[in-house]
Amino acid sequence: MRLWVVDDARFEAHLAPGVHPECPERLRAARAGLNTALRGYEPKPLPPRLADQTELLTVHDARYLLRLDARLRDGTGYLDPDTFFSAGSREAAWLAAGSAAQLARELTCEGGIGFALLRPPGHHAECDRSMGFCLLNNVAIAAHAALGSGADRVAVLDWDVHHGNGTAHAFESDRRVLFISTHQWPFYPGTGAAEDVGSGDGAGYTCNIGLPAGASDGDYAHAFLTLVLPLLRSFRPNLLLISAGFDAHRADPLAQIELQTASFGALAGALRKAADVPVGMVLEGGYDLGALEESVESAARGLLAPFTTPDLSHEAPTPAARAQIERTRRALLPYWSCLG
Ligand code: SP5
Ligand code: ZN
Repeated sequence: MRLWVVDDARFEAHLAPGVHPECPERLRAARAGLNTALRGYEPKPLPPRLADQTELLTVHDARYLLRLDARLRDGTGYLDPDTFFSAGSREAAWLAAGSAAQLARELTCEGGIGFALLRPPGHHAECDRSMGFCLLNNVAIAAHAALGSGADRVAVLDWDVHHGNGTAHAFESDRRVLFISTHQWPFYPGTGAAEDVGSGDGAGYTCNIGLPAGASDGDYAHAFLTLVLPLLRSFRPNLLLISAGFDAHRADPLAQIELQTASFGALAGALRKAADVPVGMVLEGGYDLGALEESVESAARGLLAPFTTPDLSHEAPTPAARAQIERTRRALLPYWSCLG
């Protein structure tokens, strides 16, 4: 099986003016975790490249790209209250989007599994603005690249603890892309309610699973078993992209979800078994360096060896999480007989 890895030292040159959780050490931690999981395998390194304008325009509008490009020449500062930039940010952001797109193209054309280690992250970036540490929406650009390379259907599973508002909006009315998100809710960025199921032609192709603070392994297992895995089996994507933040880990300083390290492996393994298609993991958040390293290792092992990976948790879901998951199921039931 082909095993792709895209990574670059230039992702470390995107720097905040001061202390910031979205720091270059994150990438080094993720890399260490991936390298541990990859021992004994022979990954194919995929050369990182800048996204081209055509790829960027599948998600972002031309005026935003011009404005961003101009602003990134200013040295160092903030694009919005959360999202910093530095001298290396233009290259890092364009490389992140291009690398995610290239990974999606390889997976679509050649198959296998792949990992994109990159920053800045992408899933909060909207068509016309930066947001939440994100400049360009890497995973949305990658999903479009897959569609442009022959995929008819792409699934994006976003397990970052924050709702991927940018990705959700990019595909809100597009039934070629099934967007599924698990996230703490209510929480930043505020979007991602269960009743948001997409609109127009895309109605039913957005699945928002908002979980209460304190939600844990058994709650995610229940969400996967009752919603995520049946939807993926019914949708039958040509490619699955995981918008892989690791900030739902219990040690993460930015959120209050309580996943243990091993759950990332169990979730990844379950996805791989359910989808049985090429899978690419694209890094999003994750702000405790130790947890990030361990969780990337766990998730990578889950993708690499799904049949020897620990199962989803057998813990019972809590009543509050179960109620939220049921809200999502009810919202999507009109569109999916598999949820009946
Ligand atoms: C990729 C990712 O995990 N991004 C997480 C962004 C979380 N940002 C939290 C921001 C909290 C509220 N900020 C208000 C800005 C000050 N007005
Ligand atoms: Zn996040």
